[in-house]
Amino acid sequence: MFNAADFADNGVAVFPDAFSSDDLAGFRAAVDRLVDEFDPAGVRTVFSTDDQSHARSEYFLTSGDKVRYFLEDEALDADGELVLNKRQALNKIGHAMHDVDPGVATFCRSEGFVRSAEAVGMADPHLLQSMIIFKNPQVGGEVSVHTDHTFLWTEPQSVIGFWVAIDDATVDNGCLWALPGGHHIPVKARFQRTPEGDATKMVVFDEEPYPSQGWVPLEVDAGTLIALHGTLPHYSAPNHSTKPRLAFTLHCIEAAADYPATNWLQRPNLPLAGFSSPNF
Ligand SMILES: O=C(O)CCC(=O)C(=O)O
Repeated sequence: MFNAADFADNGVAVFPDAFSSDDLAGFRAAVDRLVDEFDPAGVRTVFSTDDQSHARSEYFLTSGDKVRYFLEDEALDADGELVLNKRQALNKIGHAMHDVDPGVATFCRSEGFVRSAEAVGMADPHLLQSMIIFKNPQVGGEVSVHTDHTFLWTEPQSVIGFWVAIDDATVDNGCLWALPGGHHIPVKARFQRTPEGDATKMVVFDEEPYPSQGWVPLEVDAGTLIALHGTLPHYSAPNHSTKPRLAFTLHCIEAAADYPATNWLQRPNLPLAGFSSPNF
């Protein structure tokens, strides 16, 4: 669909069969264990519908070097009780499983990531952020249009998103959509910490929306890796279908790039590592 050779032009490259069935089985086992370990009681107050914006913000801002669980909006009722089973309730798990969970860390060092990072021209990738994105049947919400550089800013720009379909991803169950070539459009916003460091703000440079034409659905089979340039606009629609759409993303930055202290994601006690130096 989009070749690595054309990554500079399109800002997206698709690598079918990037992972073996053993790689995927190992990853699924790690996800099952992480879901088993999840105690919803621990996050009920954070995600309850009462005004918990401070607790929610703190939970998010301190997740950069941890394993943290994030719920779908409709997972809790007005009394803060879980109304879905705990796996269905999960929107995502983030943001440092690639360093602190042995199963996910092993998956992140597999050939599929190493080869595709080389193929898109990364010189010395450091693993910054990982997310298990559930997009569960019927409840999985949308991920609105964004670029990864907006959230994982470096000077110069260097982040690349490596997105892996763990289930087949189709328009029906909420596959990724991208705007090929859209990475040439200057980035429109930067998400960062406020000067106090305990809250975030979106600094908008350009209010003009991205073009509405030219978007393509990236329908791919399980085991496919999609590499996304850091300034490539992309999104995914809600999963209204009855089919699961589990995915995993690993975001890497160049070791030589400057990583600002004002970025939302900070890892005060966990130095960044490359593919060859597991951090656990
Ligand atoms: O998996 C998705 O639905 C969206 C993921 C995404 O946009 C990202 O990881 O940057």
